Amino acid sequence: MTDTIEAVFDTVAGVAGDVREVLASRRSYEAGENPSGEQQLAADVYADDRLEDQLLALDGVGSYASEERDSLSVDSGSYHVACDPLDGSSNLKSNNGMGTIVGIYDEQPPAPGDALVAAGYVLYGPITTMVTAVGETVTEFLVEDGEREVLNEDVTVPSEPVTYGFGGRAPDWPEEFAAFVESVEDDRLKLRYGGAMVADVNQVMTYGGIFGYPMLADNPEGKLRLQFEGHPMAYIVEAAGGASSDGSRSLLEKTPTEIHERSPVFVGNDALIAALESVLA
Ligand code: AFP
Repeated sequence: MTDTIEAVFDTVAGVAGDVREVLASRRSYEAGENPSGEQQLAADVYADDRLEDQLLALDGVGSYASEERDSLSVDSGSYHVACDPLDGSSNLKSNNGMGTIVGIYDEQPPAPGDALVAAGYVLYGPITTMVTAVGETVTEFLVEDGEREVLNEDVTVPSEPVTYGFGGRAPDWPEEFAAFVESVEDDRLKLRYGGAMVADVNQVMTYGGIFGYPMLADNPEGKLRLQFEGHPMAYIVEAAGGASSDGSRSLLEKTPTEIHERSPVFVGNDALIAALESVLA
């Protein structure tokens, strides 16, 4: 298992090196839409194609699922990879942070959160970094020329929370959730929201706090996809000593019925997640 997990992370780091280089030249939109009805960028398609080709070529990888394609690509192998190839791609136009998210499951998607054996994300910021979680070990790497070099071992969510960031339009938030946000502000947390989940969750991993994309008036499941975004990021934050929730229970306790299913997503310090659940319950 360890060999396959490390091979998947090495492959994602290798592709990340190429993605970083082509971002500047692929800012235009493709004609198509992804299965969630969002317009695709040329860079989304490039990252997705490269990840599919290279991950499925690995011996232990039995399927590849991605936010950018309708159905799974299947091969033989015991591990199954679900990716958001370019998270926050609308930030490409405004030259802000973006990422790649990867979840490694021992069941073929749609798979429950407890089938995750590892997860990771790449952050395309001023430098390219990668955070991986395997069991309870969370490690941060610098990615240069497609190679990973350890920056921090045993990463944990800082115990004193500093930042918060929530997606969606505030007028569309449920009343109880809006009241929770006010209480977070009263606790003197600082707003940090950039529109790319990877970058926003990395604020929480770095400074402590809470990130979420809540249920909305016209969309009770919110925006984020459970299999490609919610599960992997919940696995990483929980492994780093934090917590995750859909508003009432850990995201890792949830099983999607189809791979593109959405869910409200909250991750952060466990006390903040517990406080959130107590007002939403
Ligand atoms: P894009 O990949 O379409 O830019 O969406 C990014 C994302 O899925 C996630 O990374 C963000 O947290 C969230 O959507 C931002 O959504 P809003 O633009 O509604 O704030």
